[in-house]
Amino acid sequence: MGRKKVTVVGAGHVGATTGLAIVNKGLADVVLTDIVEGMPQGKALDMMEATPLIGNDARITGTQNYVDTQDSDIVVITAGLARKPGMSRDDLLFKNAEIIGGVVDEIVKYSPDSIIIMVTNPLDIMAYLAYKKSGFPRERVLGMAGVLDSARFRTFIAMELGVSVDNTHAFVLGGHGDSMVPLPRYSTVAGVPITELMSEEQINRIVQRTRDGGAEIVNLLGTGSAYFAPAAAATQMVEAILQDKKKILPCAAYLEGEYGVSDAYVGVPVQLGAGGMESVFEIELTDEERTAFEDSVAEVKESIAKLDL
Ligand code: TXD
Repeated sequence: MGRKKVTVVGAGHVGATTGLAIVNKGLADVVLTDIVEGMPQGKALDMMEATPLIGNDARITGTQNYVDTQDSDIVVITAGLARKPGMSRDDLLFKNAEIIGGVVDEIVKYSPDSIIIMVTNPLDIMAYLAYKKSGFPRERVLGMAGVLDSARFRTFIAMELGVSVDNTHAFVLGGHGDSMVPLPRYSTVAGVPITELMSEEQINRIVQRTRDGGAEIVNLLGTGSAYFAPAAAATQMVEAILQDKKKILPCAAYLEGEYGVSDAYVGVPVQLGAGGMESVFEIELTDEERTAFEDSVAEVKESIAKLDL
């Protein structure tokens, strides 16, 4: 039967780092593809030459040709432009929509049974575009954002309380970016809600830092945006699917009435397994949380409307 196959489209910062993480964990053979001639080949060969040191036999190759991506189990899409300082996620919308449209056509042609994990921003909109363009069932088109946002939230909780990141759990809902809705009530340290462990001021500060997490890194880097944690987040989704873990992770998913939302991609907890999204995990929201969530959904829908699909 052989190893599973994961294609990563876009071999830039997030794409290459994701490819390496997948190989490091021995999850699958990886194909990196990019429009830049030679670049994915070069990065893949460099990573391949690390495999004797890493100690596993997963193969990683680079290509410009989608024929080489044929029959992938998962396709992670990171192709596109990254945000620059001062640039909003919406600025990226039209340029990246054009890129993603072309990429999705190739995926449908060569890997019609694959599961797509969208990473390119603006995330919820690009996931929606991929869903519509591919014609795949919603179970097989997901967006990565919540796993990253909740990892950031967890990092800040652990830093604030001086506890192991292992003991932290964080819950975020809604669109990726400024409208993200962290849920402190469901965010815990060793099972205890952080609302019992921190002052309101502390929680608000951490929530705000989480919301601004992407921008904080963009501003520090000067060029480009975060990629280590984003790649780790995409890899966790890949792992949950390939290992059929049935893991509940916050992902951008196409909703059909769940959480009172239809016809939009928005971040909610879903169960990931071999079939992709195996179910949407619904939880009760307080009025305040629901309002924040609905505001976030409205923002996503506004951007979706701009694409005129
Ligand atoms: O939480 C999240 N979802 C995100 C999203 C977290 C981090 C980064 N996020 C977004 O991912 C970011 O805003 C960008 O839209 C993507 C990729 O970010 P990255 O930092 O990896 O950008 P790079 O380094 O510029 O890499 C993009 C690559 C680059 O090598 C281009 O040559 C390539 O994409 N590219 C293409 N590859 C294949 N096919 C086409 N058409 C193409 N166009 C550009």
